[in-house]
Amino acid sequence: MAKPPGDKLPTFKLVVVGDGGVGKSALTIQFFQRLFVTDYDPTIEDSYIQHTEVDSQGCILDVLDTAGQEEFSAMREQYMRKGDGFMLVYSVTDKQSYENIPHFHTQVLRVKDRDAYPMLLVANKVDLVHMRKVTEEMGREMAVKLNLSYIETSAKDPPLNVDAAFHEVVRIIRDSPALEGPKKNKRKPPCVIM
Ligand SMILES: Nc1nc2c(ncn2[C@@H]2O[C@H](COP(=O)(O)OP(=O)(O)OP(=O)(O)O)[C@@H](O)[C@H]2O)c(=O)[nH]1
Ligand SMILES: [Mg+2]
Repeated sequence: MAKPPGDKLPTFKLVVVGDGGVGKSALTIQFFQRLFVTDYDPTIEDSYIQHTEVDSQGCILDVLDTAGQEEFSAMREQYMRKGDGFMLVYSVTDKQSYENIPHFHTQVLRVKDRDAYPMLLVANKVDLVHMRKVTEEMGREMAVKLNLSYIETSAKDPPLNVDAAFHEVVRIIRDSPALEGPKKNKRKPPCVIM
């Protein structure tokens, strides 16, 4: 169906965060280019933009694939400010990457100055069954603790839940009341002169 001229599609800015090596780039490249990158080439910052459809609604997805390596962590606040929604990615083969998830969660909330923000917890590399150290139960526990949705993915061919993860973040943003206004309890108490 042809779109009416001047019809503007909503743009969603997604930011993919998580420790180095967990598969942020592999997931992003699998989503945008339909291929699995086997080499590990640490990212500084890459962005991808594509028209897509989520639940039959067209939109523009603007995805920022960020650096997980600690040496680039100074850039985090800046890119976090730009995101409408976040994928918090850990690898099920790397317990430390799972344990670091609350730091990314806290940092997003602090940068956004909100009590809640659209985020999805992504447990990646589930194809590596024999190297798995973080169970689904632990993943779900973390999701409940942080009040997030949870999804298990594999960027390796055949991909598992890669489109689903990106689409889910768009749904979370669309359904989120968090974008409506600043944190309510942030207002300063009235000044009392003693
Ligand atoms: N088996 C398997 N390997 C994966 C998967 N996702 C990523 N990898 C591999 O893990 C390594 C690291 O993946 P990257 O996507 O580069 O990791 P990253 O999170 O982008 O790392 P930084 O850019 O340093 O933050 C690469 O060798 C990938 O091929 C997966 O789902 N399954
Ligand atoms: Mg990367």
